[in-house]
Amino acid sequence: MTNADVAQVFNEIAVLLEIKGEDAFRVNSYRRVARTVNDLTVDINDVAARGELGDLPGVGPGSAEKIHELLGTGRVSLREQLLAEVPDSLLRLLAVPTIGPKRAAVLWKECGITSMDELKAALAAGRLATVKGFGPKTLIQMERGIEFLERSAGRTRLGMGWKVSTLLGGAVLAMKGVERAEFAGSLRRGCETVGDLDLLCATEDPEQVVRQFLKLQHVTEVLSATTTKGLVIVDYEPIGTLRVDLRVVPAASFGAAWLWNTGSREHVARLRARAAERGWSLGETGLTAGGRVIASQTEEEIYAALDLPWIPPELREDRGEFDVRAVPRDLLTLKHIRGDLHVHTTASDGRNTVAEMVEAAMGRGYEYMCVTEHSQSSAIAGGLKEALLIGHMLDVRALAKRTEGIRVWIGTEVDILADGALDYPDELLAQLDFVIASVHSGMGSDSAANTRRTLAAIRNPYVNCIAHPTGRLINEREAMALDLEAICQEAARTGTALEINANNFRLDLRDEHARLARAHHVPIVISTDAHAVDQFDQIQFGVLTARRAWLRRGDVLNTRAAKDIRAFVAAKRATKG
Ligand code: DGT
Ligand code: CA
Ligand code: CA
Ligand code: ZN
Repeated sequence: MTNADVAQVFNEIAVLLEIKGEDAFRVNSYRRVARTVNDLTVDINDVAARGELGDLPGVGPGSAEKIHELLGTGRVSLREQLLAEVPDSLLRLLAVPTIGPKRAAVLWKECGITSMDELKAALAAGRLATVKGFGPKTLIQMERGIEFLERSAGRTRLGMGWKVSTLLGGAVLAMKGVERAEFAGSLRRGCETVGDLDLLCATEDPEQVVRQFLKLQHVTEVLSATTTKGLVIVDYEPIGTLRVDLRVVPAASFGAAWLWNTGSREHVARLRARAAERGWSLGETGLTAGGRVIASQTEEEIYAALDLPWIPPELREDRGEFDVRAVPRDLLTLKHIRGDLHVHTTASDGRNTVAEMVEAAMGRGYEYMCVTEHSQSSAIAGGLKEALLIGHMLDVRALAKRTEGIRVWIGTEVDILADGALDYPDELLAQLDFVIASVHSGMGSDSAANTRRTLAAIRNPYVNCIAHPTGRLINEREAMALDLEAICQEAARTGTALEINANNFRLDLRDEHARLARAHHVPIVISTDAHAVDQFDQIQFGVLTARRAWLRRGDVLNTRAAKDIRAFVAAKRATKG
């Protein structure tokens, strides 16, 4: 049972209790446990085996006992009891916009509806029109919500959300009367996936702006609209389809609306508590004292009134960001990145030549770039046999010599084989400038075996970085089971970097893992793994992830000068023997 499995069971218990009408305190305590377990960077099974579940934040003796029960037997009796009372098909209805636990309870208890099919039939027959709390608008939204759900299951990768937001933001800024447009929500916080896009507009004439917005070319459906809000579906073929939540506000309270709609809910709840301590109240329109506005125009003013510095959105997760002294002052930014150390070309499975990739890297102002093709075992990815790598090395070095303005290095992305051995001999690796190693096959479910394999690679004196350490693909493949604690310790001890693979399908290490690495003083490399010139842009998602992990400039190896990277490689090689 993985951490994610355990978290899901606890979330489910929370929802079931809520449907039953249990009190919010009890419901939230299970949500809290789910979140804690989900964010863990160690295997929950190990924590349980050591008898340390009770040390986890929000996990009391009762929850610890339930986790033990779950890990030991695969089930929790409380959940079984709840499912004996509440039909589990009801849980699926919660994915429909407008249906929360409360409405789900009404559907079930008052209408006898427990499944999506029954709900659809009831909607089609108009049977819900007389139910209290289900107005005509809600019913229309519900119907459209179901259609949308059936077309696009689940959450959208940050990269896709980013592309759509850029296009949509441009169109909105071009509309008449719009003074300012910004995105809020999970997108602004740099979360790895987004549920919907939250768009905020400042204008003196909200009605007119909403009207223009609903008519934008890419808006394919209007789920709901008022004079200041619009909830729509946009379709940017071939990028994809997304729900967009528009709010139109006056410029005078833009900061308050931006803060509120950026969230996270937990972060804003803390701010509201801080306001309450001062006898004030914080809402969507401003920070107020008995109706008098204290601050509303900018986020900075609101934070300042609450005796806080402005907190970057990526940190707004209630993960300690209110401890002003703990928040790094030199948080990493995109500008700090000085080169890319993980790049593929047509020599293996890339789409552009070395020269084209070098030109693109120079265009970004990079000081160095390392070419890292796949190794021989990755045959499908065009991995190079030893002789071919040697030829490629000579080619790249010749090109490097001819090239001014950027250092071009030759490395490899060498496969870590099943037994932890590397796919090239040390004598060959020793000739390269920078070596990254990664697992591409045989990612089993055995955490101990996976960990042993990675640790062996870390201990090789020629391996400088472990690429995409957990191998996950967002929305497609789970992270492999791994003892990250052990991996971080060994990486720090041996002077080996761990990668934040910036590709928006990977983001691996993810935020919480990178935060663990930082705690262990592991050097981090943020790389794009670019297979084409347009993929260097992905670096921004790696930087967002690093910021969510609170990484400082100094934590990231490729913010340093070329000579420092060489010194980093040399230092590990010097430990050999
Ligand atoms: P998502 O869309 O699931 O990726 O996550 P968010 O964080 O973008 O959540 P979303 O779109 O539901 O709402 C955007 C932000 O607006 C959220 O982070 C906090 C705020 N917000 C929305 N609804 C509520 C609410 O009912 N109460 C409070 N306190 N804040 C809310
Ligand atoms: Ca959102
Ligand atoms: Ca939203
Ligand atoms: Zn790669």
